[in-house]
Amino acid sequence: MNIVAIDIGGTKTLLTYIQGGSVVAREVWPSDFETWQALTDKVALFCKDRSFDGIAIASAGMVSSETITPLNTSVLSFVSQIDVRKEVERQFGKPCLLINDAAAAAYAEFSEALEHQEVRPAGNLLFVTVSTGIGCGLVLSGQPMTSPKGLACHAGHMRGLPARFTPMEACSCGLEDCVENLASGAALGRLASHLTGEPLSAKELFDSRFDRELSRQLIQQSTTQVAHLVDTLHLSLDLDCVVIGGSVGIRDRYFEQLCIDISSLRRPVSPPVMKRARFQADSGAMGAAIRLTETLKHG
Ligand code: ADP
Ligand code: BMX
Ligand code: ZN
Repeated sequence: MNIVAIDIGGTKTLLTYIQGGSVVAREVWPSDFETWQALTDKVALFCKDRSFDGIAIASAGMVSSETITPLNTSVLSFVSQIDVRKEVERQFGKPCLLINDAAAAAYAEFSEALEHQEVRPAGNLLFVTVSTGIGCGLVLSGQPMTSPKGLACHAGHMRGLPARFTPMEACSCGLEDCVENLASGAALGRLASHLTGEPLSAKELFDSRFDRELSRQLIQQSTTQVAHLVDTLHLSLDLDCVVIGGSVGIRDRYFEQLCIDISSLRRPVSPPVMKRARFQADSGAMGAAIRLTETLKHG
Protein backbone atom coordinates (compact mmCIF):
# COMPACT_ATOMS: atom_id res chain seq x y z
CA MET A 1 0.00 0.00 0.00
CA ASN A 2 1.19 3.58 -0.69
CA ILE A 3 0.44 6.23 1.90
CA VAL A 4 1.15 9.94 2.09
CA ALA A 5 1.80 10.51 5.80
CA ILE A 6 2.09 13.98 7.31
CA ASP A 7 3.38 14.86 10.78
CA ILE A 8 2.36 18.36 11.88
CA GLY A 9 4.50 19.37 14.87
CA GLY A 10 4.60 22.71 16.69
CA THR A 11 7.83 23.64 14.85
CA LYS A 12 8.05 21.53 11.70
CA THR A 13 5.78 19.69 9.32
CA LEU A 14 7.06 16.50 7.76
CA LEU A 15 5.61 15.14 4.52
CA THR A 16 6.45 11.50 3.73
CA TYR A 17 5.61 9.03 1.00
CA ILE A 18 5.48 5.53 2.44
CA GLN A 19 5.63 2.51 0.15
CA GLY A 20 5.30 -0.99 1.57
CA GLY A 21 5.99 0.30 5.09
CA SER A 22 9.15 2.31 4.30
CA VAL A 23 9.63 6.05 3.87
CA VAL A 24 10.82 6.55 0.29
CA ALA A 25 10.47 10.36 0.04
CA ARG A 26 10.31 13.14 2.61
CA GLU A 27 10.08 16.93 2.82
CA VAL A 28 10.24 19.17 5.90
CA TRP A 29 8.55 22.59 6.18
CA PRO A 30 8.29 25.04 9.08
CA SER A 31 4.84 24.78 10.73
CA ASP A 32 4.24 28.53 10.36
CA PHE A 33 1.54 28.22 7.68
CA GLU A 34 -0.79 31.21 7.54
CA THR A 35 -3.74 29.06 6.52
CA TRP A 36 -4.73 25.40 6.22
CA GLN A 37 -4.78 25.91 2.45
CA ALA A 38 -1.08 26.90 2.53
CA LEU A 39 -0.26 23.50 4.02
CA THR A 40 -2.46 21.55 1.60
CA ASP A 41 -0.84 23.40 -1.33
CA LYS A 42 2.50 21.89 -0.22
CA VAL A 43 0.85 18.48 0.14
CA ALA A 44 -0.67 18.76 -3.36
CA LEU A 45 2.77 19.45 -4.87
CA PHE A 46 4.25 16.56 -2.89
CA CYS A 47 1.49 14.20 -4.09
CA LYS A 48 1.83 15.20 -7.75
CA ASP A 49 2.96 12.23 -9.88
CA ARG A 50 2.72 9.87 -6.88
CA SER A 51 -0.06 7.32 -6.60
CA PHE A 52 -1.41 6.75 -3.10
CA ASP A 53 -4.22 4.95 -1.29
CA GLY A 54 -4.81 7.46 1.48
CA ILE A 55 -3.50 10.37 3.56
CA ALA A 56 -2.52 9.77 7.19
CA ILE A 57 -2.08 12.81 9.43
CA ALA A 58 -0.29 12.74 12.79
CA SER A 59 -0.61 16.13 14.45
CA ALA A 60 0.18 17.87 17.70
CA GLY A 61 -3.01 18.96 19.47
CA MET A 62 -6.23 17.33 20.63
CA VAL A 63 -7.00 15.21 17.61
CA SER A 64 -10.46 13.70 17.05
CA SER A 65 -11.38 11.63 14.01
CA GLU A 66 -12.39 14.89 12.26
CA THR A 67 -10.50 17.86 13.68
CA ILE A 68 -7.28 19.11 15.32
CA THR A 69 -7.54 21.52 18.26
CA PRO A 70 -4.30 22.85 19.79
CA LEU A 71 -4.10 22.63 23.57
CA ASN A 72 -0.89 24.61 23.26
CA THR A 73 -2.48 27.59 21.54
CA SER A 74 0.87 29.27 20.81
CA VAL A 75 1.25 26.95 17.79
CA LEU A 76 -0.80 25.60 14.85
CA SER A 77 -3.51 28.28 14.87
CA PHE A 78 -4.08 27.49 11.15
CA VAL A 79 -5.67 24.09 11.97
CA SER A 80 -8.37 25.40 14.32
CA GLN A 81 -11.92 25.56 12.97
CA ILE A 82 -11.00 23.34 10.00
CA ASP A 83 -12.91 20.16 9.22
CA VAL A 84 -9.58 18.51 8.46
CA ARG A 85 -10.72 14.99 7.51
CA LYS A 86 -13.53 16.19 5.24
CA GLU A 87 -11.37 18.89 3.62
CA VAL A 88 -8.54 16.46 2.84
CA GLU A 89 -10.91 13.80 1.47
CA ARG A 90 -12.65 16.43 -0.69
CA GLN A 91 -9.40 17.90 -2.03
CA PHE A 92 -7.48 14.65 -2.65
CA GLY A 93 -10.32 12.18 -3.21
CA LYS A 94 -8.75 9.59 -0.88
CA PRO A 95 -9.49 8.41 2.67
CA CYS A 96 -7.86 10.40 5.47
CA LEU A 97 -7.04 9.34 9.04
CA LEU A 98 -6.13 11.72 11.88
CA ILE A 99 -4.22 10.84 15.07
CA ASN A 100 -2.22 12.77 17.69
CA ASP A 101 1.52 12.88 16.87
CA ALA A 102 2.73 11.19 20.08
CA ALA A 103 -0.05 8.57 19.95
CA ALA A 104 0.98 7.73 16.37
CA ALA A 105 4.66 7.57 17.31
CA ALA A 106 3.87 5.24 20.23
CA TYR A 107 2.06 2.89 17.87
CA ALA A 108 4.89 2.87 15.29
CA GLU A 109 7.51 2.19 17.95
CA PHE A 110 5.33 -0.52 19.55
CA SER A 111 4.80 -2.24 16.17
CA GLU A 112 8.54 -2.19 15.52
CA ALA A 113 9.41 -3.46 19.02
CA LEU A 114 6.86 -6.26 18.54
CA GLU A 115 8.49 -7.23 15.25
CA HIS A 116 11.84 -7.50 17.07
CA GLN A 117 10.15 -9.45 19.91
CA GLU A 118 11.09 -6.75 22.40
CA VAL A 119 7.54 -6.34 23.76
CA ARG A 120 4.67 -8.77 24.30
CA PRO A 121 1.68 -8.42 21.94
CA ALA A 122 -0.33 -7.31 24.99
CA GLY A 123 2.45 -5.07 26.32
CA ASN A 124 2.32 -1.45 27.54
CA LEU A 125 4.49 1.21 25.90
CA LEU A 126 4.82 4.93 26.57
CA PHE A 127 6.25 7.30 23.95
CA VAL A 128 7.42 10.71 25.14
CA THR A 129 8.43 13.37 22.65
CA VAL A 130 10.63 16.16 23.98
CA SER A 131 10.21 18.60 21.12
CA THR A 132 8.31 21.90 20.85
CA GLY A 133 6.09 20.49 23.58
CA ILE A 134 6.15 17.38 25.74
CA GLY A 135 3.82 14.89 24.05
CA CYS A 136 2.83 11.49 25.43
CA GLY A 137 1.41 8.52 23.56
CA LEU A 138 0.39 5.20 25.06
CA VAL A 139 -0.12 1.70 23.76
CA LEU A 140 -1.92 -0.28 26.44
CA SER A 141 -2.42 -4.04 26.14
CA GLY A 142 -1.22 -3.69 22.55
CA GLN A 143 -3.84 -1.05 21.65
CA PRO A 144 -3.20 2.68 21.03
CA MET A 145 -4.95 4.88 23.58
CA THR A 146 -7.08 7.61 22.01
CA SER A 147 -10.24 9.41 23.13
CA PRO A 148 -13.13 10.88 21.12
CA LYS A 149 -12.20 14.50 21.84
CA GLY A 150 -8.46 13.80 21.66
CA LEU A 151 -7.49 14.93 25.16
CA ALA A 152 -6.25 11.48 26.28
CA CYS A 153 -2.53 11.26 27.15
CA HIS A 154 -1.82 15.00 27.42
CA ALA A 155 0.26 14.08 30.47
CA GLY A 156 2.88 16.69 29.54
CA HIS A 157 0.46 19.19 31.07
CA MET A 158 0.42 17.55 34.51
CA ARG A 159 2.00 19.66 37.25
CA GLY A 160 5.80 19.26 37.39
CA LEU A 161 8.26 19.29 40.29
CA PRO A 162 9.49 22.55 41.88
CA ALA A 163 12.18 23.82 39.51
CA ARG A 164 15.21 26.10 39.69
CA PHE A 165 14.45 28.01 36.47
CA THR A 166 10.84 29.15 36.43
CA PRO A 167 8.81 30.18 33.37
CA MET A 168 7.88 33.80 32.74
CA GLU A 169 4.36 32.94 31.51
CA ALA A 170 1.70 30.31 32.12
CA CYS A 171 1.15 27.52 29.58
CA SER A 172 -2.11 27.65 27.65
CA CYS A 173 -3.17 24.54 29.63
CA GLY A 174 -3.63 26.97 32.55
CA LEU A 175 -0.61 25.97 34.68
CA GLU A 176 2.64 27.83 35.06
CA ASP A 177 4.42 24.72 36.29
CA CYS A 178 3.22 21.96 33.98
CA VAL A 179 6.01 19.63 32.81
CA GLU A 180 5.84 21.08 29.29
CA ASN A 181 6.29 24.68 30.49
CA LEU A 182 9.36 23.64 32.54
CA ALA A 183 10.96 21.10 30.24
CA SER A 184 9.97 21.21 26.54
CA GLY A 185 12.25 22.39 23.75
CA ALA A 186 10.27 25.62 23.50
CA ALA A 187 10.50 26.12 27.29
CA LEU A 188 14.27 25.50 27.30
CA GLY A 189 14.66 28.03 24.47
CA ARG A 190 12.61 30.62 26.39
CA LEU A 191 14.54 30.02 29.64
CA ALA A 192 17.95 30.15 27.89
CA SER A 193 16.96 33.39 26.11
CA HIS A 194 15.79 34.96 29.37
CA LEU A 195 18.94 33.92 31.26
CA THR A 196 21.42 35.09 28.63
CA GLY A 197 19.52 38.05 27.19
CA GLU A 198 19.84 36.75 23.59
CA PRO A 199 17.30 34.87 21.49
CA LEU A 200 18.21 31.17 21.74
CA SER A 201 16.60 27.86 20.84
CA ALA A 202 16.86 24.50 22.63
CA LYS A 203 19.00 23.30 19.71
CA GLU A 204 21.65 25.90 20.58
CA LEU A 205 21.95 24.53 24.13
CA PHE A 206 23.61 21.48 22.62
CA ASP A 207 26.19 23.56 20.70
CA SER A 208 29.75 23.50 22.00
CA ARG A 209 29.75 27.34 21.93
CA PHE A 210 26.99 27.53 24.58
CA ASP A 211 28.00 27.91 28.28
CA ARG A 212 28.51 24.27 29.26
CA GLU A 213 27.39 24.64 32.90
CA LEU A 214 24.18 26.54 32.06
CA SER A 215 23.33 24.08 29.31
CA ARG A 216 23.90 21.17 31.74
CA GLN A 217 21.60 22.77 34.32
CA LEU A 218 18.83 23.51 31.80
CA ILE A 219 18.99 20.06 30.23
CA GLN A 220 18.91 18.50 33.68
CA GLN A 221 15.90 20.59 34.67
CA SER A 222 14.12 19.04 31.71
CA THR A 223 15.27 15.44 32.29
CA THR A 224 14.31 15.66 35.99
CA GLN A 225 10.77 16.70 35.04
CA VAL A 226 10.44 14.06 32.33
CA ALA A 227 11.84 11.37 34.68
CA HIS A 228 9.10 12.31 37.17
CA LEU A 229 6.49 12.07 34.42
CA VAL A 230 7.75 8.64 33.31
CA ASP A 231 7.84 7.45 36.94
CA THR A 232 4.26 8.60 37.57
CA LEU A 233 2.97 6.88 34.45
CA HIS A 234 4.98 3.72 35.17
CA LEU A 235 3.44 3.44 38.66
CA SER A 236 -0.03 3.99 37.18
CA LEU A 237 0.24 1.71 34.16
CA ASP A 238 3.11 -0.79 34.69
CA LEU A 239 5.01 0.07 31.52
CA ASP A 240 7.15 -2.50 29.72
CA CYS A 241 8.95 0.03 27.61
CA VAL A 242 9.39 3.81 27.33
CA VAL A 243 10.52 5.28 24.01
CA ILE A 244 11.89 8.83 23.86
CA GLY A 245 11.61 10.91 20.69
CA GLY A 246 11.64 14.53 19.53
CA SER A 247 14.69 16.52 18.38
CA VAL A 248 15.66 17.28 22.01
CA GLY A 249 14.82 13.85 23.46
CA ILE A 250 16.91 11.83 21.01
CA ARG A 251 20.13 13.79 21.65
CA ASP A 252 22.73 11.58 23.38
CA ARG A 253 23.31 14.03 26.20
CA TYR A 254 19.60 14.33 26.89
CA PHE A 255 18.71 10.64 26.68
CA GLU A 256 21.67 9.54 28.81
CA GLN A 257 20.86 12.08 31.56
CA LEU A 258 17.20 11.04 31.50
CA CYS A 259 18.15 7.37 32.03
CA ILE A 260 20.39 8.41 34.96
CA ASP A 261 17.57 10.47 36.49
CA ILE A 262 15.11 7.60 36.20
CA SER A 263 17.45 5.07 37.78
CA SER A 264 18.39 7.49 40.56
CA LEU A 265 14.74 7.52 41.72
CA ARG A 266 15.65 4.12 43.24
CA ARG A 267 12.14 2.72 43.22
CA PRO A 268 11.89 -0.80 44.67
CA VAL A 269 10.22 -1.93 41.42
CA SER A 270 11.94 -2.50 38.07
CA PRO A 271 11.95 0.59 35.88
CA PRO A 272 10.66 0.23 32.31
CA VAL A 273 13.16 -0.49 29.53
CA MET A 274 14.25 2.88 28.10
CA LYS A 275 14.82 3.27 24.34
CA ARG A 276 15.38 6.03 21.85
CA ALA A 277 12.89 6.27 18.94
CA ARG A 278 13.93 3.77 16.26
CA PHE A 279 12.19 5.79 13.56
CA GLN A 280 13.72 9.04 14.89
CA ALA A 281 11.86 12.02 13.33
CA ASP A 282 9.63 9.68 11.27
CA SER A 283 7.85 7.89 14.18
CA GLY A 284 4.68 10.01 14.01
CA ALA A 285 4.28 9.74 10.23
CA MET A 286 5.03 5.99 10.34
CA GLY A 287 2.45 5.38 13.11
CA ALA A 288 -0.27 7.30 11.27
CA ALA A 289 0.50 5.36 8.08
CA ILE A 290 0.35 2.01 9.92
CA ARG A 291 -3.05 2.93 11.46
CA LEU A 292 -4.46 4.03 8.10
CA THR A 293 -3.16 0.89 6.37
CA GLU A 294 -4.86 -1.27 9.04
CA THR A 295 -8.12 0.65 8.62
CA LEU A 296 -8.05 0.34 4.83
CA LYS A 297 -7.32 -3.40 5.05
CA HIS A 298 -9.71 -4.38 7.84
CA GLY A 299 -12.21 -1.51 7.97
P1 ADP B 1 8.24 19.39 16.36
O1 ADP B 1 7.96 19.81 17.75
O2 ADP B 1 7.66 20.26 15.32
O3 ADP B 1 7.91 17.93 16.14
P2 ADP B 1 11.13 19.02 16.84
O4 ADP B 1 11.05 17.60 17.29
O5 ADP B 1 12.26 19.36 15.92
O6 ADP B 1 9.82 19.52 16.10
O7 ADP B 1 11.22 19.92 18.14
C1 ADP B 1 11.47 21.30 18.09
C2 ADP B 1 12.40 21.67 19.24
O8 ADP B 1 13.60 20.91 19.14
C3 ADP B 1 12.81 23.12 19.24
O9 ADP B 1 12.82 23.58 20.58
C4 ADP B 1 14.24 23.12 18.66
O10 ADP B 1 15.07 24.16 19.19
C5 ADP B 1 14.74 21.76 19.13
N1 ADP B 1 15.71 21.14 18.19
C6 ADP B 1 15.62 21.10 16.83
N2 ADP B 1 16.69 20.44 16.30
C7 ADP B 1 17.45 20.06 17.37
C8 ADP B 1 18.69 19.34 17.51
N3 ADP B 1 19.35 18.91 16.43
N4 ADP B 1 19.17 19.12 18.75
C9 ADP B 1 18.50 19.58 19.85
N5 ADP B 1 17.35 20.26 19.79
C10 ADP B 1 16.83 20.50 18.59
C1 BMX C 1 1.68 19.68 23.27
C2 BMX C 1 0.37 19.40 22.55
C3 BMX C 1 0.26 17.89 22.26
C4 BMX C 1 1.47 17.39 21.48
C5 BMX C 1 2.75 17.75 22.22
C6 BMX C 1 3.99 17.45 21.37
C7 BMX C 1 -0.62 21.04 21.01
C8 BMX C 1 -0.45 21.80 19.74
N1 BMX C 1 0.36 20.18 21.31
O1 BMX C 1 1.64 19.11 24.54
O2 BMX C 1 -0.92 17.60 21.58
O3 BMX C 1 1.37 15.98 21.33
O4 BMX C 1 2.78 19.16 22.51
O5 BMX C 1 3.90 18.20 20.19
O6 BMX C 1 -1.59 21.20 21.70
P1 BMX C 1 5.15 18.76 19.36
O7 BMX C 1 4.71 20.02 18.73
O8 BMX C 1 6.27 18.95 20.31
O9 BMX C 1 5.45 17.67 18.39
ZN1 ZN D 1 0.81 22.98 30.01
